[in-house]
Amino acid sequence: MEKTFLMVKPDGVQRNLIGEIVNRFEKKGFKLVGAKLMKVSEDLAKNHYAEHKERPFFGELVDFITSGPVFAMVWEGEKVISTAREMMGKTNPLEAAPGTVRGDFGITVGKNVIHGSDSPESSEREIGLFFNESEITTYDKQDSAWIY
Ligand code: RTP
Ligand code: MG
Repeated sequence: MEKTFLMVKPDGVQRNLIGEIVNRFEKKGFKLVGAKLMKVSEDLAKNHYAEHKERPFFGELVDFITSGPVFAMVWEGEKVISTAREMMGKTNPLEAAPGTVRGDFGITVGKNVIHGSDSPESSEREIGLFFNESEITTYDKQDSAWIY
């Protein structure tokens, strides 16, 4: 089953949005298979955002993501990668539709509350960066006859 890496960024943790965000993905019907509150090291931040290393905002991005705890998660379900991206909304919260996480809770592009993998390749890479295999759980849900 497809998996994705989602992370409540430091602004979301500071603003007490962990529960709200987990709630949205739980209610949608996806399955939480890994989660932890953690500080991101500078090395991990640079590795995670390596695709942006030539961009002018790279330094700010690394400073921000290492500035306080994040809530890292692995979610499972059919088409969870693209569906989670839809539920997050556009990168710039001012362009994100109401009903999306960024549309409902964000204003600035640098502090946009949530991260989500954008492809199967980045999902695999990011889950590997943030989680050991032993931290990812496999289990059945009693409601799997209706959702997952
Ligand atoms: P993310 O990786 O955090 O899920 O966000 P994304 O795919 O929607 O956006 P991406 O292009 O990967 O950019 C990564 C993060 O960099 C910050 N950013 N700042 N100042 C700027 O113009 C700018 N552009 C991007 C955002 O915080 C974005 O989430
Ligand atoms: Mg991205």
